Amino acid sequence: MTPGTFETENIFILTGAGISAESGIDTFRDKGGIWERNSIEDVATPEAFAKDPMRVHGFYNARRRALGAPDIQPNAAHKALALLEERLPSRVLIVTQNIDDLHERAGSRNLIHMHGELMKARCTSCDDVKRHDSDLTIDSVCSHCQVKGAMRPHIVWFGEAPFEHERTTQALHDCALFISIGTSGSVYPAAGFVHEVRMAGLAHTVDIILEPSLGENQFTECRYGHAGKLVPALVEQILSGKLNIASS
Ligand code: BV8
Repeated sequence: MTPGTFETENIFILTGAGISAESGIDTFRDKGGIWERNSIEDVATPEAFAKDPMRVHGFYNARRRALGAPDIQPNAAHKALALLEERLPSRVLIVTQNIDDLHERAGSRNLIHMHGELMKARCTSCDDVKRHDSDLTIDSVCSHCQVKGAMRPHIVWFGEAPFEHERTTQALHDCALFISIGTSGSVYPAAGFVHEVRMAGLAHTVDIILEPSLGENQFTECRYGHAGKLVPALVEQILSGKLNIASS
């Protein structure tokens, strides 16, 4: 493989909450993060929703309202990834753990939301999924089947299967470059992706993170700092053929 060129190679990009931090969206496990102020068992499991649906709706309604605020915009990292996809069409896949819509709003299209989307709601009666940017309640009515009280956030809770697992697994085995951005490597199966790529033995793996994370020793290279600065620099290196990759 010619060092640094990816015109004919696939690039798999995994993103986590850290890529949206500079846009003003809280991460989960940093100081003051979401899981410091809320218990997963109370707001992010199917059992929590069955026990107290209005508490869970309240948790996601507050985050949906915050995401809809005018000052929450894609940052330089989101925009750099959209540029990479534009320059290397059909070569770049982003699999995000994030439920915000900042990748789409930056222009990314080849995108999998493995943990779902905050701006979508699903009917548990007819399974219809639609864009939904206002509050959900236990009285919300499905616009498809008209059933009242069956709406839930279109989000993957702990204990639920992530979306598009087969397509994601296939892409992991087909990539020559695996880039992880802004994830602590705490949640599976996403935390196991870099291991899967290494077992396939074909890819150069890069971790972009504020400080050393759980899986740092599994990567070919780790770049510590802010995604808003490091991601545009990495994209520039890839597009100019200057990314030095380990020989496979
Ligand atoms: C499943 C939606 C079975 C909700 C979320 C082993 C194997 C398989 C499963 C498990 C396993 N062990 C345990 C499990 C179960 C569980 C799990 O992993 N539990 C954990 C707690 C141990 N997993 C599941 O239940 C998953 N389902 O496994 O089903 C299956 C598997 C395969 C196939 C079929 C069936 C489902 C998990 C999904 C749960 N839903 N989100 C919501 O958002 O409310 S997970 C939640 O954590 C968020 O999605 C979040 O994105 C995700 C991961 O967190 P990160 O994104 O990494 O965020 P974090 O704050 O932790 O880290 C941010 C990092 O960025 C930090 O390092 C920070 O320093 C850095 N940073 C900050 N600022 C910047 C920055 N970096 C760069 N620049 C900056 N400016």
